[in-house]
Amino acid sequence: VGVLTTYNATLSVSDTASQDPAADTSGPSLCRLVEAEPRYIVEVTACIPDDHKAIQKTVTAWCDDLDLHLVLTTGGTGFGVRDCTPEAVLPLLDRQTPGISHLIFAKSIQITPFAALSRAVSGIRGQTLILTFPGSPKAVKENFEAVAKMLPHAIDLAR
Ligand code: MTE
Ligand code: CU1
Repeated sequence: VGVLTTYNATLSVSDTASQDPAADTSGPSLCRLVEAEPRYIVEVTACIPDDHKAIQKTVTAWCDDLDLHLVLTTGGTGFGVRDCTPEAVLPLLDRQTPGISHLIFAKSIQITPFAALSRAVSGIRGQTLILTFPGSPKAVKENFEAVAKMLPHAIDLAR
């Protein structure tokens, strides 16, 4: 039995927050949630605009160069004209993980019907598990809690 230490990263995708980092509330709350669990260390964070290329560049670098165990994004999953996180992340995935997306939706929809407005995706690139969360501290907390129990096992399996 070993101690599992996982390294992860969080990425905030928001036009508003990228112009004023103090306006990024879901990024920092996601970091706090993740780091409240001893097995996780947040290695890197970033706050970027709702820009297809910027999202792909950051996520690709974190998976391919940093080889992180887990990449969590928050924001840009909704119906807004600028929301493009799912479209940016999807082509980067070697394999999708619909069960994880399902789990998040199933739990979230029990809390609020507004959960149906997230187009979140999840999957694996190389050995990195990528999950896209909506862009509010409330949604981030509910999404993380939905997956927290099985996440370490999922990360282990993807290695
Ligand atoms: N999921 C959970 N669990 N809790 C929430 O409060 N908010 C929803 C949804 N998913 C919510 C949620 C709302 S109101 C929106 S608009 C979408 O996520 C998309 O959010 P985003 O565009 O910030 O990514
Ligand atoms: Cu909303």
